[in-house]
Amino acid sequence: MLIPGLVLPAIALVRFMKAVSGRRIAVIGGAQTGKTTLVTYLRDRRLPDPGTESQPVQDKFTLRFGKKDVECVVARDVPGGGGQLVPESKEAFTKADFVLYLFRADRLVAGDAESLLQVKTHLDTMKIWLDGDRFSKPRIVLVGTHEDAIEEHAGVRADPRELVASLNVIKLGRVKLGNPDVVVGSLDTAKGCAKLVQDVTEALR
Ligand SMILES: Nc1nc2c(ncn2[C@@H]2O[C@H](COP(=O)(O)OP(=O)(O)OP(=O)(O)O)[C@@H](O)[C@H]2O)c(=O)[nH]1
Ligand SMILES: [Mg+2]
Repeated sequence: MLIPGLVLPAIALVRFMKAVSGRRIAVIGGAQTGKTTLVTYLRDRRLPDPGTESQPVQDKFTLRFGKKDVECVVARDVPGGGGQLVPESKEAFTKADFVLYLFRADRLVAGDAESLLQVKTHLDTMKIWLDGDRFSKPRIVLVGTHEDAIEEHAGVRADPRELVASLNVIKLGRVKLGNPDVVVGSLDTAKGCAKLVQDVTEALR
């Protein structure tokens, strides 16, 4: 008998790994946006254990799919740097086939000025990198996390993806970056992670 709760995650991860097999992925984003949670889920098929840092996710690691490696690099912004990405982010970005840019969807939707500015700075920075003289451009996906923390407005829960995609910072950023897909989800449960991975995989096709 199939157990739906287990099948979705397994299928989502297999499809993701197929889509990125033999390629390089960069996971980039501001502090506390869910980078470690997402890559732990991709690597271990589970959420990080709260408190136990026995096997912390390295900034660079390799996933195996079949006989092919998938190289992952995780990069964040400069602590206290007002949204400046660390130099390693540029290296990760320019070497990647796929870039997952993580941001707090809930904070953007709530109109948090600091988050809006930070995301604008990040998207502008990636635009500058894209314009640099490189041969191949990575495929970018804008990944909004913390969907579960998006507040209802006047008792109405709008489609989170549409809500995020309608924000000026995202609209303008997408124009600059060649219209990358936007995915919005939650990484607070394994089910949420599986759904997000599924949506990201769709976006990579
Ligand atoms: N409710 C909720 N919590 C989330 C979500 N994504 C991540 N978290 C939590 O947010 C916190 C930060 O997540 P991390 O994965 O550590 O974020 P990070 O980007 O690696 O953070 P830094 O490495 O410190 O920059 C953790 O407590 C996660 O459990 C989400 O979608 N919803
Ligand atoms: Mg982290």
